[in-house]
Amino acid sequence: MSNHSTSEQSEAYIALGANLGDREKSLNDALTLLNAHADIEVLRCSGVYETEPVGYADQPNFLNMAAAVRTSLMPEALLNVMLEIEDRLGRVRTIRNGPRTVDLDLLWMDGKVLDTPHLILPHPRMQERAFVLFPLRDIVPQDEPSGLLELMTKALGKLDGREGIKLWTTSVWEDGSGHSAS
Ligand code: PH2
Ligand code: MG
Ligand code: MG
Repeated sequence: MSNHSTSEQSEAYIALGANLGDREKSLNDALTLLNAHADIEVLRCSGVYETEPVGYADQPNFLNMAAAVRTSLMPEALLNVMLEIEDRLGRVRTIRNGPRTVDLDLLWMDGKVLDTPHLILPHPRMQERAFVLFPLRDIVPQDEPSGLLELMTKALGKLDGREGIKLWTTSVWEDGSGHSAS
């Protein structure tokens, strides 16, 4: 265990997106690297959705998905691991909201509320983003204890529908099957 971790375990939800290069491989590699970290275990993965770009429109369609992880890391330490993985998978930051090989966004961590220069929790834009909420719906259990189900259900009720979002494949991460019972 590193010095950025505690003996306490949290459950965190991460949104993944990719719209450059081999999008499925980037998502798969990101999940593999997350799970390879000593203090992170990938618990559940959503289906993969192909989504039209939101915000900056002149870019390729995304593949988006969400994952639930168990971690002993503090929120900002988890975020740093996620940013390192983005860099390792070749992300180059040019246009804000523009194309990227892979984007990992920390959405929710046991209902923690945080507002620092590096990290805001819950993620401030998750409730407006169908490309986040649809994948999330696949993996948030009915008995989620920290209020995510309520927030997500309310946000989904305010969306116009699933325009611009279609299921691409049900799973992209081969290693995912062995973890559900552990
Ligand atoms: N990410 C953005 C901006 N726009 N659109 C889609 N469909 N999917 C994304 O992941 C996405 C986006 C900024 O991170
Ligand atoms: Mg993002
Ligand atoms: Mg991001």
